[in-house]
Amino acid sequence: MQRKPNLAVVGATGLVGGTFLKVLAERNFPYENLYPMASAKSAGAKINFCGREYTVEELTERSFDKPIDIALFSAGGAASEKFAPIAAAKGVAVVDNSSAWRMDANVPLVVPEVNPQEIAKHKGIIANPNCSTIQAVVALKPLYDRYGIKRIVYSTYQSVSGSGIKGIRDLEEGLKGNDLKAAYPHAIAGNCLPHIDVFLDNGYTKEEMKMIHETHKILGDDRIAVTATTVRVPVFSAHSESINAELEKPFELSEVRALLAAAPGIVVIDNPAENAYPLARDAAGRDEVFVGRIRRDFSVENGLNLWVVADNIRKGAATNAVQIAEKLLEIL
Ligand code: 3JN
Repeated sequence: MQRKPNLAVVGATGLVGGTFLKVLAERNFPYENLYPMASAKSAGAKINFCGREYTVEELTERSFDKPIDIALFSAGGAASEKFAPIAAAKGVAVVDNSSAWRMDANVPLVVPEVNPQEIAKHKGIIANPNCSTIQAVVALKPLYDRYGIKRIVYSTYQSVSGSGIKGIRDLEEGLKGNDLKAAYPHAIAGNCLPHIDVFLDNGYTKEEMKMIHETHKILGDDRIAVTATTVRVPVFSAHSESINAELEKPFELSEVRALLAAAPGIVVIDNPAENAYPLARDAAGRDEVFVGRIRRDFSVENGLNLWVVADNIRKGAATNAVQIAEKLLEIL
C-alpha cells in the first residue's frame, strides 16, 4: 500500500482490543487515522494510543461509511457476525478474532507462519484462529511438512485471561479466598476445569471442536485424526499444551529439534538436565511459541510428544491478527 492505511479497532476497550493497540504501537504499524470502536456500553471511553487521546465511538451500521482500510475486530461473535460483512461490503479488510467466520469456506483462517498464502484469497474477511489452535499449528507445521501427520491428541492447560477480564478477576479473588464464579461454574483457584466454552451434544466442548476443525482447515488436511481435551487452569497468562502426534514417516529426534528451532516464530527450550522447558510465566508478554519436552512416544510407531506454550492474548490473538494486517499491507 502506497499511503498509510486508516485503521479501525473494534472492541477497543476489551482485553484483546487493548492488546491490538499495544501490539500495533510496538510494531510501528503505519496508520493515517485510527478509529477505536466498541459497543454502546463502552462508547465514549477514552483510550491512549501513541501519545494521543481517542474517544471510543459506538459501533453502528454507519461506522464504516468513512474510509477505513483495515479493521481488527474483537468484540465478540455477535458483533462480528453482524458488522464484519457490513465493513467488508464497504471495502474494509476485516481481521476477525471471533469464531463467527472461521469455518466459512469463503473466509481464510490464517496463521502467518503456517498458511500466509491464504491471505490474498480474502473477500473482505480474514479469520484469526482460536488461541489454542494458533500455538499448536505453529509447532506442528514444520513437522507436517517434513513427515506428515496421522493423528494428534491435544491436552490443553489454558490460562484465565482466555476468559477476559472476568476470568482474571475470578482467579485474583479466588486466590484471596473469595470464589467469585463470574466466568466459570466452579472455583478456578486450586482447580482444573475440564470445561472451556459450552458443551455440545457429542460430549466435547466447543473449544475442543474448534481445535479439531481449525487444525484441519489451517493445515489444509482433513485426513488427520484429531482429538482434544481443553482444560482451564489457575494461571493468569499463557496457554500450555501437551501435543501428542503420530507422524506418517519415521523421524530422528535431533532432526525434529533442528526443524522446530529453525521454524519461524518458534523458540525451543528443551534442556531437562537444567530443568529448562517452556513455562507460562516466561511466555507471558512474548510473541513467540515456545516448544520443549521434545521426546518420543514409545507406545506407537513414529510417535512424538511436545510441550507448547504461548501468550494466548498476544500470539494467540492480537499479535497474530496484527501479523495478518502487516501482510495485508503488502497486497492492498
Ligand atoms: O477460553 C480461552 O482460553 C479462549 C477463548 C476464546 C473465545 C472466547 C469466547 C468466544 C472465543 C474464541 O476465540 O474462539 C470465542 C468465540 O469467538 O467463539
